[in-house]
Amino acid sequence: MKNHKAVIFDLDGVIVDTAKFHFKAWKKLANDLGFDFTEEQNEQLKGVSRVESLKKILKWGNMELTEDEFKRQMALKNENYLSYVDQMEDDEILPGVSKVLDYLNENNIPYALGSASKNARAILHKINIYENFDAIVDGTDVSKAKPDPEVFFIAAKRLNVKPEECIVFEDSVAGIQAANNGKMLSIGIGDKTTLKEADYVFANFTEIDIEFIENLLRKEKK
Ligand code: B16
Ligand code: MG
Repeated sequence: MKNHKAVIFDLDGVIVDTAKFHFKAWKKLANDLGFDFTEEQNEQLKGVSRVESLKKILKWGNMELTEDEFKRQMALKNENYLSYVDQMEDDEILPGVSKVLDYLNENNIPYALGSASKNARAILHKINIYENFDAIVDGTDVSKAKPDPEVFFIAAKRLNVKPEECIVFEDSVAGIQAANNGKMLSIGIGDKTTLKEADYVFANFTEIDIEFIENLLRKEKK
C-alpha cells in the first residue's frame, strides 16, 4: 500500500494569482511592439517558461526579433512584472491555501514548491511563506519544462520521499501531465474540463476539506 507522505505546490494559479501580473506585463510588451495580446492567449501561457512564452507571443503577433532584442524584451517584461510583484502582500495568498498550509505545518507533513517561475523565491518572500517550505524548486533549478516531471522529481528528492508518495497541486494542463508522468497524485485547481487528466479537480482551495487531504495522506492512489 502506497502512502502519500508529502505535498508539492505549484505557485502561480495555486498559491497566488500572479497570472494577472504576467498578463499586464506581456500585454504591454505586445502593445509596445505594435500588436494586441488577449486574456485567452494569456491562459495558454500558464506554466510555460518565460522564454517559451515570448516565443509564442511573437508567433501570435507575426513578429521576429534578433537574439539581442529578444533578450532585451524578456528583461523589460520581467522588470515590469516585478514592479507588480513588489507590491504583493500576504493577502495575495489565494483563499483556502493558508488553511491547508497550517494543517501541513501542524502535522509535520513536508511540502515543497515546484514552479516554472524564476521569480518564485521572491514571491514567496513577499507573501511571507518562504520559510514554511521544506524545499523550493523553481525555474532556476530545471532544464526540462513541464510536462516533464523534472521539477517535481527534484522536489521529491529534496523532501526525501519517493515520487509516488507525493501529492501535487497544479493549475496548468502541462503541470498535471508532469505530475502524472512522475506517477504522483495530481490535484487540479481550476476548471474540471480543462484539467480532466488530473486525479481530482477543485475550483479552488476553499472547496477542499482538510479531511480530504488527511485521507490522501493515508490512502493509495485511486
Ligand atoms: P517567470 P508556475 C509559471 O509559474 C507561470 O504560470 C507562467 O505564466 C510563467 O511564464 C512562468 O511561471 C515563468 O515565470 O517569468 O517568473 O520566470 O505556474 O509554474 O508557478
Ligand atoms: Mg501554475
